[in-house]
Amino acid sequence: MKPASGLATALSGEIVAAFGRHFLVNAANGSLYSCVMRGKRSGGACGDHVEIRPTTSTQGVIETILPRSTSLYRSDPYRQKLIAANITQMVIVVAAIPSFSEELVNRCLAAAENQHIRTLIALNKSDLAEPTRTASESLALYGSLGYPVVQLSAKIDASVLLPHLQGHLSVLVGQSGMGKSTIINGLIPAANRATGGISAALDSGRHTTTHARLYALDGDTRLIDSPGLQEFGLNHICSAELAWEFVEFRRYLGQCKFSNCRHTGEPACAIAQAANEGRIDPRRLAFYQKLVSPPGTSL
Ligand SMILES: Nc1nc2c(ncn2[C@@H]2O[C@H](COP(=O)(O)OP(=O)(O)O)[C@@H](O)[C@H]2O)c(=O)[nH]1
Ligand SMILES: [Mg+2]
Ligand SMILES: [Zn+2]
Repeated sequence: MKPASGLATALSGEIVAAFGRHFLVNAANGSLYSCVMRGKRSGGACGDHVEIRPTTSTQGVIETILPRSTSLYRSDPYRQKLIAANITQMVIVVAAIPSFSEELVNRCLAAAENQHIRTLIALNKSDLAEPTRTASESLALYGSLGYPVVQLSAKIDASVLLPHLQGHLSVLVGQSGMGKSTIINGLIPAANRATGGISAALDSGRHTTTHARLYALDGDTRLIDSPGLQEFGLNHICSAELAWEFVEFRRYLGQCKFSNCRHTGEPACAIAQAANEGRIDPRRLAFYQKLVSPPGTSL
């Protein structure tokens, strides 16, 4: 029997770019298809494995999103946004200039822990030697928690990251202006990502990257460049889970006087005691407390 017209064979593929409601899918036949989602199905993200039905040689419809091994979300009080799917590693890109937010680093680490995603901190712009030295001192805390911190100058040589990226689907996250797109260009010259100037007056980066894009370094090493994150809401992680995402808290959880302790000033709190005794860094406890008790809420 002849198939009904328009019903081409389904193809499997991977989302390699997400522009709001439009997606670029790299299909198993080696072609790229510009796709929309079937019906009102809500969003996919870079890294999603999908099944598409081509409508022309360059266009198609995403019929199915296959189950994800990891889903990296950020949220605000009203909605969740999927940043990337199926990633195995998050690379948090920071730099001394413009200055980076240590709170944002802590939020990224918690989001990655929540999805069991490995994390690497890339301290970029090491050619700016003196400010980089100070930044590296404040990042030593994270190295001591087991998160590798790698210094590089993407402008000079981004390849020092390669051994850490091998075999992973990594997503680069961080504020605008830290050098994520410069890293991608350094590793994959053909990517030709637009990079932005930074505004000295505002001590911030310009928002040059407008959509996420996945690039292959080789068959099993891939990288996603994402738009700058100025905020990383974690409303999708409940407060009990949040304490678990602070890796050095784990061994003390369950030892507080109150089984529902939020570690925000309750009596006989094992986390507070560990901080007092120097076994938990007070900066980490302060970041955790800020996350569970955002400004405007009482403890
Ligand atoms: N000095 C220095 N500047 C860099 C380095 N990497 C990136 N930049 C600059 O930082 C600015 C922001 O870079 P970009 O890649 O657009 O950052 P993104 O917003 O994180 O993607 C650009 O002006 C880059 O040229 C570096 O290693 N050293
Ligand atoms: Mg960028
Ligand atoms: Zn406690």
